[in-house]
Amino acid sequence: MTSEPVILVEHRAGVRTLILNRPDRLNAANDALLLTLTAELEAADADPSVRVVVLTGAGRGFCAGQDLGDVSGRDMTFTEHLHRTYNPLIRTIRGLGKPVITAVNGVAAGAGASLALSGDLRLWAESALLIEVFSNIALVPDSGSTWFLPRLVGYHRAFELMALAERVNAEEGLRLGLCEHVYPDATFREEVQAYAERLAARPAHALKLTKQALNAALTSTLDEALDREAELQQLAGDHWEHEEGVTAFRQKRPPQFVRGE
Ligand code: T3D
Repeated sequence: MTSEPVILVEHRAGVRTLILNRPDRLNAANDALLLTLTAELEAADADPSVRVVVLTGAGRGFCAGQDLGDVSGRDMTFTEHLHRTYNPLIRTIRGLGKPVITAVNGVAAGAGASLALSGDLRLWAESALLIEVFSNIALVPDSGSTWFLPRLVGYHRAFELMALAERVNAEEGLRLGLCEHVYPDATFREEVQAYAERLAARPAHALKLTKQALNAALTSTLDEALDREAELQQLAGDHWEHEEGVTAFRQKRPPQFVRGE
């Protein structure tokens, strides 16, 4: 008997799309899904033909968080489970040397909400919903929600969203800065692909360094950020992308940052 893969992989025009594929459970995460997703992200990082990664969900949900059917009788503590599954996944996304877009096609709840917030860019469909649902089952927000959310909305709004498990729809998500853009459900996949291809045409090496600098700056002083910028700027300036950008500017043509790599 063949079972459906928990992660579907598509690749077009430098964009690797990883699709959580347990639609009858709103893509609630079991261990197979979490470990496969992390492995696919690592593979995308190592593959030079991948310039941008998109994470999205099959069916009407993005990810309903931990599969609650898998918790009882589990031979692992919560701490061990988080260290083995969710934490490596979130660390891999934040540390990936390529932009990750979380394309939130529907409900993102619990660790699914954390996953939705973990992208470098967050695109939502009109029917997207974000719910810090943890308190409904008397758990603490995990998988990075306590780090991402207060940085986006401040401590008090974050606490309210977590304590009351309020539903944030796309209009409110955009207003709160939980996503960059909202697209109609009917054209969501096409809009996400077009956006990702626009990003894929940008200078990949410079964006990798930019992501590195921004992530480090979130937890460092201005002095440290200035020193880091000076170091990373040298790496950027020594790269062919920089020469191409300057040459294209002088020649009054668009820069060509995609080469056979
Ligand atoms: O290490 C650790 O384990 C700790 C880590 C914790 C991380 C977490 O993520 S804790 C939070 C876990 N998630 C939840 O508590 C969410 C539970 N789900 C819901 O609250 C609702 O399903 C939603 C608000 C997400 C969506 O509601 P709705 O009305 O649109 O859909 P539904 O009818 O509730 O769900 C559709 C189906 O998906 C349904 O199955 P059925 O009845 O058609 O056979 C439902 O049981 C299933 N489903 C939804 N979420 C989960 C799930 N099945 C297993 N686990 C889920 N999380």
